[in-house]
Amino acid sequence: NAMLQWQRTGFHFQPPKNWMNDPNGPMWYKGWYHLFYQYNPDSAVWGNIAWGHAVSRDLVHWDHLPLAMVPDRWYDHSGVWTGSATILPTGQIIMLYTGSTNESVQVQNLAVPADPADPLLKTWVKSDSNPVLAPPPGIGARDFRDPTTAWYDPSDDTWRIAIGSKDGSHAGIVIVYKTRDFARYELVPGVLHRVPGTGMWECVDFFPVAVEEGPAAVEGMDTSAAGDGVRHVLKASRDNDRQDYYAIGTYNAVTNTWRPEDEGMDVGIGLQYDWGNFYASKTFYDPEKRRRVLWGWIGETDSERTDLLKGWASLQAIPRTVLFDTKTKSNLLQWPVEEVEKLRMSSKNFSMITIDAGSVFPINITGGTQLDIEAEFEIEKAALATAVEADVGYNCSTSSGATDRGMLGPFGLLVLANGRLSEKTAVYFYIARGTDGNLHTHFCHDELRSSSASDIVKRVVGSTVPVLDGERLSVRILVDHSIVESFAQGGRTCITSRVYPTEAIYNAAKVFLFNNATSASVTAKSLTIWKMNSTFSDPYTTQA
Ligand code: DQQ
Repeated sequence: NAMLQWQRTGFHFQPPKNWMNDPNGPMWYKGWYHLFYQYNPDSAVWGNIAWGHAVSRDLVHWDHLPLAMVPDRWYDHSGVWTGSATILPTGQIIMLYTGSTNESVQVQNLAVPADPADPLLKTWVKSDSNPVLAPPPGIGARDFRDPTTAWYDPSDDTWRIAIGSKDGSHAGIVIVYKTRDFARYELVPGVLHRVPGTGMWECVDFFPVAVEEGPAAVEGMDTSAAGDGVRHVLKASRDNDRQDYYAIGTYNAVTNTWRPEDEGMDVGIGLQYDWGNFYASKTFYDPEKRRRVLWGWIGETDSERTDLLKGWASLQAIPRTVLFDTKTKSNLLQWPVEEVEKLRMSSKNFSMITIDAGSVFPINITGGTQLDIEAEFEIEKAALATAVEADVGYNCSTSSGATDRGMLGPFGLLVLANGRLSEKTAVYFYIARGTDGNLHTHFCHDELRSSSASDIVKRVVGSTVPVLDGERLSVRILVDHSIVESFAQGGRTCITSRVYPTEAIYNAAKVFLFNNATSASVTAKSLTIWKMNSTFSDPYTTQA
């Protein structure tokens, strides 16, 4: 359906056609970044899951390669599901993935490149030892999936992997195995972690971060790094609410336990990588640029019927570097990989734009369909002091979004907006007093008026964002046809939305500033908007 092709993105990763979901086995090898992904070769809905494969020199320009693995064995007959890569110190690549068997039992399998000398790693060999792991006693046959990248344990010279599951009382759990050869495994007693009430944990990720200020804190850490000044991030994708939750804590390899720094913000009940549409994510360590990079699957929020009409479904989020926030010490920082900035073309700069309470300010750009935006805001200081009663208990997701009028918010930007503002996606801040009596800054996306089309899930999503004394409010927004990805305060809080405007497309897509606060003016201290280049041609247009 050509009518809907404008929804395809210009600089996000997506296969030429059909269904995609989780990122799999990301790695850097012999000069190439590899991305594998859950893929249905036959249709735009989930099913027949195989591994798609693409390679890139820079994480933004991709070449599509033939399928890396297809469901051709009894142990992955119902799908070659999610898995992770480990590169051993010898340079050998280990790929572990979940197979859903001919009886839909979840087992773990091993695959290795047929020719390690081929930097494109086009052909994969499934091990004769497969399946290498079956569900252990007490674990459901369909609750045992998505092995992590392995980390090395010097205490007994083994490699360890984690696998997500749930126990009999609906707690999310992580179990750990050790191995020397990746064919034979031993279950490590106990569970690495368990959180009641959080259900099945998919796509667990487990990696170290440097928490002391200094050179290590501005680089990422290899998955096996340990020692002083290291904490571990545990991430789980909650099957029951389709959100990716993380917490920062302390790993003890000897007792096989991980404990969150803050029990009240545990995995599955506290922080999320992203408060919008972002799931089944996975990190890898990039030795070339010494950074940890996060991939996440962005699904559609339109109907399956529309996806079938379009002939494709899902994107991958722009890869993000991940670091510990040494300033707040409470969260990670996620930021689009620096290579994205190579796509910036012409820019427009604005400064000191004051937006009066209750007003909208048009920005003079056209064709705002592929953009990178950076903005810094300051709210009138006097208003902050007087707003004693400001909206106690505000919450993005239960609010009515950008049309609300509070004392100190909402204010921010409208993107993918048409001229008469009947369609717009609002990216905004909202300052409100918490039940603790202090002012808190909320960061939200309002999708409610993003499209005049029906049969689309439209929500208000977001969370609070830490703002330290003396900091301005800042946001970076990537706009790409049908996706809006926002990073507040350097990436402390992130939100991704899929939106499907019908009028605010191509040249008609505009940007506005807005301030719906009742008692404060807001100044955009700086605003820079870049037009973004495309990274690959639209296969539908080039075929036509
Ligand atoms: N997707 C895969 C599973 C994983 C789920 C199947 C998460 O391995 O648990 O396509 O989206």
